Amino acid sequence: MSKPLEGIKIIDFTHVQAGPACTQLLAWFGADVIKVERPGAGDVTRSQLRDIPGVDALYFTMLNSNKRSLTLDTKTPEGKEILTKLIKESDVLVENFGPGALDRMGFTWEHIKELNPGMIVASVKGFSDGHHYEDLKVYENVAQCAGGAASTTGFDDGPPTVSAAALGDSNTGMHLAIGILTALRARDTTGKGQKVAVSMQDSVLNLCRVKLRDQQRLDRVGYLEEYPQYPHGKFSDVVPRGGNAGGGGQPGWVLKCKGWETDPNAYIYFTIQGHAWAPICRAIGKEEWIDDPAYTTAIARQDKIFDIFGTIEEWLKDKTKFEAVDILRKFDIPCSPVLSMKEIAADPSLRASGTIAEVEHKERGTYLTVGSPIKFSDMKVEIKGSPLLGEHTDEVLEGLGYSSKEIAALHEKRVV
Ligand code: CAO
Repeated sequence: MSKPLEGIKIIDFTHVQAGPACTQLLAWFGADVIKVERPGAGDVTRSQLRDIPGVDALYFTMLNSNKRSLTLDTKTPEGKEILTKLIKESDVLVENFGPGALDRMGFTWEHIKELNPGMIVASVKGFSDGHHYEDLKVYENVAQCAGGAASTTGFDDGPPTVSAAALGDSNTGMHLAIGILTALRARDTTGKGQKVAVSMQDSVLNLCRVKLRDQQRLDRVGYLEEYPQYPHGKFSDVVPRGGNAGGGGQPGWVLKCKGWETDPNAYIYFTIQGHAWAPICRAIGKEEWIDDPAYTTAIARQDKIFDIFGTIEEWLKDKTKFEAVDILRKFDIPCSPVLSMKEIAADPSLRASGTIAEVEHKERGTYLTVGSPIKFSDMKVEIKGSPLLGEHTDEVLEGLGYSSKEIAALHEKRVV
Protein backbone atom coordinates (compact mmCIF):
# COMPACT_ATOMS: atom_id res chain seq x y z
CA MET A 1 0.00 0.00 0.00
CA SER A 2 1.51 3.37 -0.94
CA LYS A 3 1.79 6.02 1.76
CA PRO A 4 0.64 9.64 1.30
CA LEU A 5 4.06 11.15 2.09
CA GLU A 6 6.00 8.84 -0.21
CA GLY A 7 8.34 10.92 -2.38
CA ILE A 8 8.91 13.54 0.34
CA LYS A 9 12.56 13.54 1.36
CA ILE A 10 13.41 14.90 4.79
CA ILE A 11 16.82 15.79 6.21
CA ASP A 12 16.34 15.01 9.86
CA PHE A 13 18.78 17.04 11.93
CA THR A 14 16.82 16.43 15.11
CA HIS A 15 17.87 15.02 18.43
CA VAL A 16 16.49 14.11 21.85
CA GLN A 17 12.65 14.18 21.69
CA ALA A 18 10.90 17.27 20.30
CA GLY A 19 12.29 17.06 16.77
CA PRO A 20 12.52 13.26 16.49
CA ALA A 21 8.85 12.87 17.47
CA CYS A 22 7.93 15.10 14.53
CA THR A 23 10.06 13.38 11.91
CA GLN A 24 9.08 9.93 13.17
CA LEU A 25 5.44 10.78 12.55
CA LEU A 26 6.24 11.92 9.00
CA ALA A 27 8.26 8.74 8.41
CA TRP A 28 5.31 6.60 9.53
CA PHE A 29 3.20 8.31 6.89
CA GLY A 30 5.69 7.51 4.14
CA ALA A 31 8.33 10.27 4.04
CA ASP A 32 11.95 9.23 3.47
CA VAL A 33 13.50 10.56 6.67
CA ILE A 34 17.28 10.62 6.73
CA LYS A 35 18.53 11.16 10.25
CA VAL A 36 21.86 13.01 10.14
CA GLU A 37 24.03 12.20 13.14
CA ARG A 38 27.55 12.94 14.25
CA PRO A 39 29.94 10.05 13.42
CA GLY A 40 30.84 7.94 16.43
CA ALA A 41 28.27 9.44 18.78
CA GLY A 42 24.93 10.04 17.11
CA ASP A 43 21.82 11.30 18.85
CA VAL A 44 22.59 11.51 22.57
CA THR A 45 19.50 9.42 23.33
CA ARG A 46 21.14 6.36 21.75
CA SER A 47 23.23 6.07 24.90
CA GLN A 48 21.02 7.73 27.52
CA LEU A 49 19.21 5.56 30.10
CA ARG A 50 20.33 2.32 28.47
CA ASP A 51 18.72 -0.89 29.67
CA ILE A 52 21.01 -3.16 27.62
CA PRO A 53 24.74 -2.35 27.58
CA GLY A 54 26.03 -1.26 24.18
CA VAL A 55 22.60 -1.31 22.54
CA ASP A 56 20.59 1.74 21.44
CA ALA A 57 18.45 2.88 24.36
CA LEU A 58 14.66 2.70 24.21
CA TYR A 59 14.67 6.50 24.42
CA PHE A 60 16.15 6.47 20.92
CA THR A 61 14.37 3.47 19.44
CA MET A 62 10.94 4.76 20.45
CA LEU A 63 11.44 8.12 18.72
CA ASN A 64 13.27 7.16 15.56
CA SER A 65 11.43 4.28 13.95
CA ASN A 66 11.00 4.08 10.18
CA LYS A 67 14.00 6.42 9.58
CA ARG A 68 17.35 5.96 7.86
CA SER A 69 20.58 6.98 9.61
CA LEU A 70 23.41 8.87 7.91
CA THR A 71 26.50 9.75 9.92
CA LEU A 72 27.98 13.04 8.78
CA ASP A 73 30.30 15.60 10.33
CA THR A 74 28.76 18.75 8.95
CA LYS A 75 31.56 20.90 10.30
CA THR A 76 34.12 19.50 7.82
CA PRO A 77 34.35 20.85 4.24
CA GLU A 78 33.47 17.42 2.83
CA GLY A 79 30.55 17.13 5.23
CA LYS A 80 29.25 20.53 4.16
CA GLU A 81 29.51 19.46 0.52
CA ILE A 82 27.48 16.31 1.18
CA LEU A 83 24.87 18.30 3.10
CA THR A 84 24.69 20.81 0.25
CA LYS A 85 23.96 17.99 -2.21
CA LEU A 86 21.33 16.58 0.12
CA ILE A 87 19.64 19.96 0.51
CA LYS A 88 19.44 20.35 -3.26
CA GLU A 89 17.42 17.18 -3.62
CA SER A 90 15.33 17.23 -0.44
CA ASP A 91 11.97 18.75 0.42
CA VAL A 92 12.28 19.47 4.13
CA LEU A 93 15.05 20.03 6.66
CA VAL A 94 14.00 19.64 10.28
CA GLU A 95 16.21 20.69 13.17
CA ASN A 96 16.04 21.30 16.89
CA PHE A 97 19.57 22.43 17.63
CA GLY A 98 20.31 25.04 20.21
CA PRO A 99 19.68 28.62 18.98
CA GLY A 100 21.97 29.64 16.12
CA ALA A 101 23.66 26.25 15.63
CA LEU A 102 22.47 25.76 12.03
CA ASP A 103 23.68 29.27 11.14
CA ARG A 104 27.06 28.60 12.77
CA MET A 105 27.28 25.43 10.67
CA GLY A 106 27.04 27.72 7.64
CA PHE A 107 23.50 26.82 6.67
CA THR A 108 21.47 29.95 7.20
CA TRP A 109 17.90 30.12 5.90
CA GLU A 110 19.06 32.51 3.16
CA HIS A 111 21.77 30.08 2.04
CA ILE A 112 19.45 27.07 2.09
CA LYS A 113 16.87 29.02 0.10
CA GLU A 114 19.50 29.80 -2.52
CA LEU A 115 20.47 26.14 -2.76
CA ASN A 116 16.86 24.98 -3.02
CA PRO A 117 14.04 27.54 -3.27
CA GLY A 118 11.48 24.79 -2.63
CA MET A 119 13.05 23.78 0.67
CA ILE A 120 11.03 23.89 3.87
CA VAL A 121 13.20 24.49 6.92
CA ALA A 122 11.39 23.51 10.10
CA SER A 123 12.77 24.34 13.52
CA VAL A 124 11.97 23.75 17.15
CA LYS A 125 13.40 26.18 19.67
CA GLY A 126 12.63 26.73 23.33
CA PHE A 127 11.33 30.25 22.74
CA SER A 128 10.17 31.97 19.57
CA ASP A 129 12.36 34.24 17.44
CA GLY A 130 12.59 37.69 18.95
CA HIS A 131 11.46 36.51 22.39
CA HIS A 132 13.54 37.96 25.23
CA TYR A 133 14.65 34.40 26.05
CA GLU A 134 15.35 33.40 22.43
CA ASP A 135 18.97 32.53 23.24
CA LEU A 136 18.05 29.90 25.87
CA LYS A 137 18.51 26.19 25.42
CA VAL A 138 15.43 24.36 26.60
CA TYR A 139 14.37 20.89 27.72
CA GLU A 140 10.92 19.50 28.40
CA ASN A 141 10.36 20.67 31.96
CA VAL A 142 11.80 24.10 31.28
CA ALA A 143 9.16 24.52 28.58
CA GLN A 144 6.38 23.29 30.87
CA CYS A 145 7.39 26.00 33.34
CA ALA A 146 7.63 28.69 30.66
CA GLY A 147 4.35 27.76 28.97
CA GLY A 148 2.06 28.03 32.00
CA ALA A 149 1.61 24.29 32.60
CA ALA A 150 3.69 23.97 35.77
CA SER A 151 2.21 26.94 37.64
CA THR A 152 -1.28 25.53 37.12
CA THR A 153 -0.53 21.83 37.73
CA GLY A 154 -0.40 20.11 41.11
CA PHE A 155 -2.19 20.75 44.37
CA ASP A 156 -2.83 24.05 46.09
CA ASP A 157 -0.52 23.28 49.01
CA GLY A 158 2.34 22.01 46.83
CA PRO A 159 4.92 23.53 44.46
CA PRO A 160 4.49 24.05 40.70
CA THR A 161 4.47 20.58 39.14
CA VAL A 162 5.42 19.25 35.74
CA SER A 163 3.35 16.66 33.92
CA ALA A 164 4.63 13.26 32.85
CA ALA A 165 3.12 13.94 29.43
CA ALA A 166 5.71 15.44 27.07
CA LEU A 167 3.91 18.74 26.59
CA GLY A 168 7.17 20.49 25.75
CA ASP A 169 8.78 17.82 23.59
CA SER A 170 6.49 15.47 21.66
CA ASN A 171 3.68 18.01 21.73
CA THR A 172 5.94 20.60 20.08
CA GLY A 173 6.97 17.98 17.54
CA MET A 174 3.32 17.40 16.65
CA HIS A 175 2.81 21.14 16.16
CA LEU A 176 5.86 21.21 13.91
CA ALA A 177 4.51 18.30 11.84
CA ILE A 178 1.31 20.25 11.23
CA GLY A 179 3.42 23.25 10.19
CA ILE A 180 5.48 21.17 7.78
CA LEU A 181 2.43 19.59 6.14
CA THR A 182 0.88 23.04 5.79
CA ALA A 183 4.06 24.41 4.18
CA LEU A 184 4.16 21.43 1.79
CA ARG A 185 0.57 22.14 0.80
CA ALA A 186 1.45 25.82 0.22
CA ARG A 187 4.43 24.78 -1.88
CA ASP A 188 2.11 22.74 -4.11
CA THR A 189 0.59 26.03 -5.27
CA THR A 190 3.47 28.53 -4.95
CA GLY A 191 6.41 26.25 -5.70
CA LYS A 192 8.24 28.00 -2.88
CA GLY A 193 9.49 26.63 0.40
CA GLN A 194 9.39 28.54 3.66
CA LYS A 195 10.67 28.60 7.19
CA VAL A 196 8.42 26.96 9.77
CA ALA A 197 9.21 27.69 13.40
CA VAL A 198 7.59 26.32 16.53
CA SER A 199 8.63 27.14 20.06
CA MET A 200 8.20 24.80 22.97
CA GLN A 201 6.82 27.59 25.15
CA ASP A 202 4.14 28.40 22.56
CA SER A 203 3.21 24.75 22.10
CA VAL A 204 2.78 24.22 25.84
CA LEU A 205 0.70 27.38 26.06
CA ASN A 206 -1.46 26.18 23.18
CA LEU A 207 -2.44 23.25 25.40
CA CYS A 208 -2.94 25.52 28.41
CA ARG A 209 -5.40 27.88 26.80
CA VAL A 210 -8.10 27.11 29.36
CA LYS A 211 -5.75 28.43 32.05
CA LEU A 212 -5.44 31.73 30.18
CA ARG A 213 -9.24 31.66 30.00
CA ASP A 214 -9.29 31.20 33.76
CA GLN A 215 -6.85 34.07 34.40
CA GLN A 216 -9.23 36.43 32.65
CA ARG A 217 -12.27 35.06 34.51
CA LEU A 218 -10.38 35.39 37.79
CA ASP A 219 -9.38 38.97 36.97
CA ARG A 220 -13.04 39.79 36.37
CA VAL A 221 -14.91 37.92 39.11
CA GLY A 222 -12.26 36.98 41.68
CA TYR A 223 -13.03 33.25 41.87
CA LEU A 224 -13.18 30.12 39.69
CA GLU A 225 -16.12 27.97 40.57
CA GLU A 226 -14.82 24.70 39.11
CA TYR A 227 -11.63 24.75 41.20
CA PRO A 228 -11.42 22.90 44.55
CA GLN A 229 -10.68 26.27 46.23
CA TYR A 230 -14.29 27.29 45.57
CA PRO A 231 -16.30 28.12 47.61
CA HIS A 232 -14.54 27.28 50.90
CA GLY A 233 -10.92 28.24 50.08
CA LYS A 234 -9.17 31.42 49.00
CA PHE A 235 -8.10 32.74 45.61
CA SER A 236 -5.18 35.09 44.97
CA ASP A 237 -4.82 37.08 41.76
CA VAL A 238 -3.26 34.19 39.78
CA VAL A 239 -4.79 30.95 38.49
CA PRO A 240 -4.19 28.40 41.26
CA ARG A 241 -3.21 24.77 40.97
CA GLY A 242 -6.46 22.86 40.64
CA GLY A 243 -5.39 19.37 41.71
CA ASN A 244 -7.48 16.82 39.86
CA ALA A 245 -10.42 19.08 39.13
CA GLY A 246 -11.99 18.94 35.69
CA GLY A 247 -10.96 21.91 33.56
CA GLY A 248 -14.37 22.52 32.01
CA GLY A 249 -17.90 22.84 33.29
CA GLN A 250 -18.08 19.25 34.56
CA PRO A 251 -16.69 18.69 38.05
CA GLY A 252 -14.48 15.63 38.33
CA TRP A 253 -11.94 14.09 40.66
CA VAL A 254 -9.76 11.02 41.10
CA LEU A 255 -11.54 8.67 43.50
CA LYS A 256 -10.26 5.76 45.56
CA CYS A 257 -11.39 2.23 44.74
CA LYS A 258 -10.94 -1.13 46.47
CA GLY A 259 -7.26 -1.74 47.16
CA TRP A 260 -6.02 1.87 47.05
CA GLU A 261 -4.15 1.35 50.33
CA THR A 262 -1.60 -0.90 48.59
CA ASP A 263 -2.08 -0.27 44.87
CA PRO A 264 -0.97 3.26 43.87
CA ASN A 265 -3.33 3.20 40.88
CA ALA A 266 -6.51 1.74 42.40
CA TYR A 267 -8.49 4.83 41.44
CA ILE A 268 -10.96 5.98 38.83
CA TYR A 269 -11.56 9.40 37.36
CA PHE A 270 -15.19 10.29 37.94
CA THR A 271 -16.96 13.11 36.13
CA ILE A 272 -20.24 14.60 37.30
CA GLN A 273 -21.68 15.54 33.95
CA GLY A 274 -24.58 17.91 34.60
CA HIS A 275 -27.25 16.09 32.62
CA ALA A 276 -26.12 12.72 33.98
CA TRP A 277 -27.01 13.60 37.57
CA ALA A 278 -30.02 11.25 37.74
CA PRO A 279 -28.10 8.25 36.32
CA ILE A 280 -25.21 8.98 38.74
CA CYS A 281 -27.63 8.94 41.69
CA ARG A 282 -29.12 5.68 40.46
CA ALA A 283 -25.69 4.12 39.89
CA ILE A 284 -24.47 4.89 43.41
CA GLY A 285 -27.79 4.14 45.13
CA LYS A 286 -28.65 7.73 46.10
CA GLU A 287 -32.00 8.05 44.30
CA GLU A 288 -33.18 10.51 46.98
CA TRP A 289 -30.70 13.09 45.58
CA ILE A 290 -32.36 13.08 42.13
CA ASP A 291 -35.13 15.51 43.02
CA ASP A 292 -33.63 17.06 46.14
CA PRO A 293 -33.28 20.82 45.47
CA ALA A 294 -30.06 20.77 47.49
CA TYR A 295 -28.54 18.54 44.80
CA THR A 296 -30.45 18.79 41.53
CA THR A 297 -28.52 21.63 39.88
CA ALA A 298 -24.80 22.02 39.33
CA ILE A 299 -24.86 25.29 41.29
CA ALA A 300 -26.65 23.65 44.22
CA ARG A 301 -24.00 20.91 44.31
CA GLN A 302 -21.01 23.26 44.17
CA ASP A 303 -20.53 23.85 47.89
CA LYS A 304 -20.74 20.14 48.71
CA ILE A 305 -18.99 18.64 45.71
CA PHE A 306 -16.29 17.01 47.85
CA ASP A 307 -18.93 15.51 50.16
CA ILE A 308 -20.55 14.05 47.03
CA PHE A 309 -17.21 12.65 45.90
CA GLY A 310 -16.81 11.23 49.43
CA THR A 311 -20.16 9.44 49.11
CA ILE A 312 -19.12 8.02 45.74
CA GLU A 313 -15.87 6.80 47.32
CA GLU A 314 -17.93 4.99 49.97
CA TRP A 315 -19.78 3.27 47.11
CA LEU A 316 -16.46 2.42 45.45
CA LYS A 317 -14.96 0.86 48.58
CA ASP A 318 -15.79 -2.74 47.66
CA LYS A 319 -15.25 -2.39 43.89
CA THR A 320 -12.04 -2.55 41.91
CA LYS A 321 -11.47 0.26 39.42
CA PHE A 322 -12.42 -2.09 36.57
CA GLU A 323 -15.59 -3.32 38.30
CA ALA A 324 -16.58 0.27 39.04
CA VAL A 325 -16.14 1.40 35.44
CA ASP A 326 -18.09 -1.64 34.22
CA ILE A 327 -21.03 -0.53 36.35
CA LEU A 328 -20.75 3.20 35.60
CA ARG A 329 -20.48 2.73 31.83
CA LYS A 330 -24.00 1.25 31.86
CA PHE A 331 -25.21 4.58 33.24
CA ASP A 332 -23.35 6.56 30.56
CA ILE A 333 -21.11 8.25 33.10
CA PRO A 334 -17.78 9.60 31.72
CA CYS A 335 -15.12 7.78 33.74
CA SER A 336 -11.99 5.68 33.41
CA PRO A 337 -9.78 3.50 35.55
CA VAL A 338 -6.43 5.15 36.33
CA LEU A 339 -4.21 2.86 34.28
CA SER A 340 -0.62 2.06 35.14
CA MET A 341 2.00 1.79 32.38
CA LYS A 342 2.11 -1.96 33.07
CA GLU A 343 -1.62 -2.22 32.37
CA ILE A 344 -1.33 -0.07 29.27
CA ALA A 345 1.54 -2.19 27.92
CA ALA A 346 -0.64 -5.30 28.19
CA ASP A 347 -3.92 -3.73 27.04
CA PRO A 348 -5.37 -5.92 24.25
CA SER A 349 -7.35 -3.06 22.70
CA LEU A 350 -4.26 -0.85 22.41
CA ARG A 351 -2.35 -3.75 20.85
CA ALA A 352 -5.17 -4.48 18.41
CA SER A 353 -5.43 -0.87 17.26
CA GLY A 354 -1.67 -0.51 16.81
CA THR A 355 -1.41 2.24 19.43
CA ILE A 356 1.00 -0.05 21.27
CA ALA A 357 3.21 -1.81 18.76
CA GLU A 358 5.75 -4.57 19.17
CA VAL A 359 8.72 -3.79 16.97
CA GLU A 360 11.80 -5.72 15.91
CA HIS A 361 15.24 -4.17 16.37
CA LYS A 362 18.42 -5.62 14.92
CA GLU A 363 20.31 -5.61 18.20
CA ARG A 364 17.77 -5.55 21.02
CA GLY A 365 15.16 -7.97 19.66
CA THR A 366 11.53 -6.94 20.14
CA TYR A 367 10.43 -3.93 22.15
CA LEU A 368 7.24 -2.03 22.71
CA THR A 369 6.65 1.40 21.31
CA VAL A 370 3.78 3.81 20.90
CA GLY A 371 2.35 3.53 17.40
CA SER A 372 0.36 6.11 15.49
CA PRO A 373 -2.43 7.66 17.53
CA ILE A 374 -3.90 8.80 14.21
CA LYS A 375 -5.87 6.13 12.34
CA PHE A 376 -6.70 6.23 8.64
CA SER A 377 -9.32 4.27 6.76
CA ASP A 378 -7.04 3.90 3.71
CA MET A 379 -3.62 3.49 5.30
CA LYS A 380 -2.23 1.04 7.79
CA VAL A 381 0.63 2.69 9.67
CA GLU A 382 3.42 0.17 9.95
CA ILE A 383 6.04 0.77 12.67
CA LYS A 384 9.54 -0.45 11.83
CA GLY A 385 12.62 -0.63 14.07
CA SER A 386 14.92 2.37 14.43
CA PRO A 387 18.15 2.46 12.40
CA LEU A 388 21.55 1.65 13.83
CA LEU A 389 24.00 4.55 13.87
CA GLY A 390 25.12 5.15 10.29
CA GLU A 391 23.26 2.09 9.01
CA HIS A 392 22.32 3.84 5.78
CA THR A 393 25.37 6.07 5.29
CA ASP A 394 26.75 4.25 2.25
CA GLU A 395 23.31 3.85 0.70
CA VAL A 396 22.58 7.59 1.02
CA LEU A 397 26.00 8.57 -0.33
CA GLU A 398 25.61 6.22 -3.30
CA GLY A 399 22.27 7.88 -3.96
CA LEU A 400 24.09 11.22 -4.08
CA GLY A 401 26.49 9.84 -6.70
CA TYR A 402 29.54 8.99 -4.57
CA SER A 403 31.63 6.03 -5.72
CA SER A 404 32.60 3.24 -3.33
CA LYS A 405 36.20 4.52 -3.36
CA GLU A 406 35.06 8.02 -2.40
CA ILE A 407 32.82 6.60 0.31
CA ALA A 408 35.70 4.59 1.74
CA ALA A 409 37.85 7.76 1.84
CA LEU A 410 35.08 9.65 3.65
CA HIS A 411 34.92 6.86 6.26
CA GLU A 412 38.71 6.93 6.57
CA LYS A 413 38.66 10.68 7.27
CA ARG A 414 35.77 10.23 9.74
CA VAL A 415 33.60 12.63 7.75
CA VAL A 416 30.88 9.96 7.78
N1 CAO B 1 28.11 17.38 12.68
C1 CAO B 1 28.80 18.36 13.28
N2 CAO B 1 28.30 19.09 14.30
C2 CAO B 1 27.05 18.80 14.72
C3 CAO B 1 26.28 17.80 14.12
C4 CAO B 1 26.85 17.07 13.05
N3 CAO B 1 26.20 16.10 12.44
N4 CAO B 1 25.09 17.75 14.75
C5 CAO B 1 25.12 18.69 15.70
N5 CAO B 1 26.29 19.34 15.69
C6 CAO B 1 26.72 20.44 16.54
C7 CAO B 1 25.91 21.68 16.36
O1 CAO B 1 26.29 22.34 15.19
C8 CAO B 1 26.26 22.45 17.63
O2 CAO B 1 27.51 23.07 17.45
P1 CAO B 1 27.83 24.57 17.95
O3 CAO B 1 27.10 24.80 19.23
O4 CAO B 1 29.31 24.53 18.09
O5 CAO B 1 27.38 25.48 16.90
C9 CAO B 1 26.49 21.34 18.64
O6 CAO B 1 26.52 20.13 17.90
C10 CAO B 1 25.53 21.24 19.77
O7 CAO B 1 24.20 21.45 19.39
P2 CAO B 1 23.06 21.78 20.44
O8 CAO B 1 23.21 23.17 20.98
O9 CAO B 1 21.78 21.53 19.77
O10 CAO B 1 23.28 20.68 21.58
P3 CAO B 1 23.25 20.72 23.18
O11 CAO B 1 23.41 19.32 23.61
O12 CAO B 1 24.19 21.71 23.75
O13 CAO B 1 21.77 21.23 23.56
C11 CAO B 1 19.38 21.15 23.54
C12 CAO B 1 20.67 20.35 23.52
C13 CAO B 1 18.22 20.19 23.36
C14 CAO B 1 19.23 21.84 24.90
C15 CAO B 1 19.40 22.19 22.42
O14 CAO B 1 19.63 21.52 21.21
C16 CAO B 1 18.13 23.02 22.30
O15 CAO B 1 17.86 23.91 23.10
N6 CAO B 1 17.34 22.73 21.25
C17 CAO B 1 16.16 23.50 20.92
C18 CAO B 1 15.05 23.17 21.85
C19 CAO B 1 14.74 21.71 21.86
O16 CAO B 1 14.42 21.12 20.86
N7 CAO B 1 14.74 21.15 23.06
C20 CAO B 1 14.13 19.85 23.23
C21 CAO B 1 15.03 18.77 23.26
S1 CAO B 1 14.09 17.37 23.71
O17 CAO B 1 13.96 17.51 25.34
